[in-house]
Amino acid sequence: MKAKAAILFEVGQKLEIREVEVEAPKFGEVLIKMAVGGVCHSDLHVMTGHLTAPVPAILGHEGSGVVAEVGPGVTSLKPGDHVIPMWRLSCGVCEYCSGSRPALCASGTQIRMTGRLLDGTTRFKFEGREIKHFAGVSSFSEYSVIPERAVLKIPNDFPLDKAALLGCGVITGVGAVFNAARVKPGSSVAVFGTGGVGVNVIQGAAIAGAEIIIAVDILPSKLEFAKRFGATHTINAKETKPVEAVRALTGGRGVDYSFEVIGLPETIRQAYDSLSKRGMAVAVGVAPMTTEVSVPIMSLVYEERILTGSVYGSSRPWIDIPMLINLYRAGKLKLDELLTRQYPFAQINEAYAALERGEVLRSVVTF
Ligand code: PAD
Ligand code: ZN
Repeated sequence: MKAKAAILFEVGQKLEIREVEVEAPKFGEVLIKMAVGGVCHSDLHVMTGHLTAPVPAILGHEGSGVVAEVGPGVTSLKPGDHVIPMWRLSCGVCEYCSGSRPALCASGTQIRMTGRLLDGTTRFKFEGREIKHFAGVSSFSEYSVIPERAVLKIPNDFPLDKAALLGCGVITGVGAVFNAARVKPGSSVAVFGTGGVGVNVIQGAAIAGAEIIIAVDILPSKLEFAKRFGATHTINAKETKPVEAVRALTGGRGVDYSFEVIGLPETIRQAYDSLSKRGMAVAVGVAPMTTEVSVPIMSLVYEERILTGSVYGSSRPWIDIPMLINLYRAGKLKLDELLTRQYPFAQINEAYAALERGEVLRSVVTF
């Protein structure tokens, strides 16, 4: 079948909307009619080359849609089911899947690094040429073929625009708090970068019962959003030295947990430097792939500080996404406030330009 899709032909270029050929789902695969695609900074990192991915590819890793067709052997889904694609495929049986870290499963890495599905081929073609999948999702296409194990069924009465946000921004941010850091009630937290993912770290920390939640950003508009998501204090890192400001707000002690949600070595270091003894810094932002960060060994050893990372919210999506849906329905998880703008699919480059300018918190494109 034919479908309109946003293709990145080469790094440094804009996305081009073209009509692609989408093959029918093969064994264990599902054809999804996309309803909504989420505009996350990780796709922008691919466009600029900070994050490498095989091209030409159809980008988009956050989204929601409806099952249009199932391939042979598919048992858990049927046409008409509302679903969220998961951008990390997991096999379900390896040591990482069994150990509550399915995002570390090798099958997801294989799809991400090759841009092809598990049988080593793609389901997209443009003018006879192979087009790659991005993270096994490619939500910037009217139709996409995704492995069954990377498709999560959600209640059919849950709004699809809000659902899309759960698939990356929300699960990544809230998951980093619940699963990676395991933030304790009464603790102190600093969040560096309060964009679409960072505000979800903030609301996750608020739900977890953190007492002090310090938002650090360089845009006053983002700091205003941060307050709405539960930040108790804000620091504009353009006006104040952020590490000193975090220490001042915690009586010189530093915070129990810090999160870096930008993707810069300098701010990862700032997150580490803001910690108290035994504090934990979690790097969520994706820095250019070859960059490194260094930390003083003295504080690492004599203060028992921890520096770690979190991919895909260190989540178990089958448990965490239903939990997030319940939290939203209970009025505890803010999704309406997160979805600040919607664009028609044709304006996808404008949506990314607005993200780059810092104008939106989270936007989506609708098909
Ligand atoms: P975003 O553009 O919405 O937010 C980034 C925020 O950082 C903005 O509010 C900026 O103003 C702010 N910022 C930029 N520079 C600085 C600075 N020097 N000091 C303080 N604040 C600053 O992006 P996003 O929220 O969609 O994504 C954030 C990062 O998270 C990005 O690197 C993305 O690739 C990464 C990500 N990681 C995962 C994962 O699994 N680890 C998943 C999804 C996204
Ligand atoms: Zn993302």
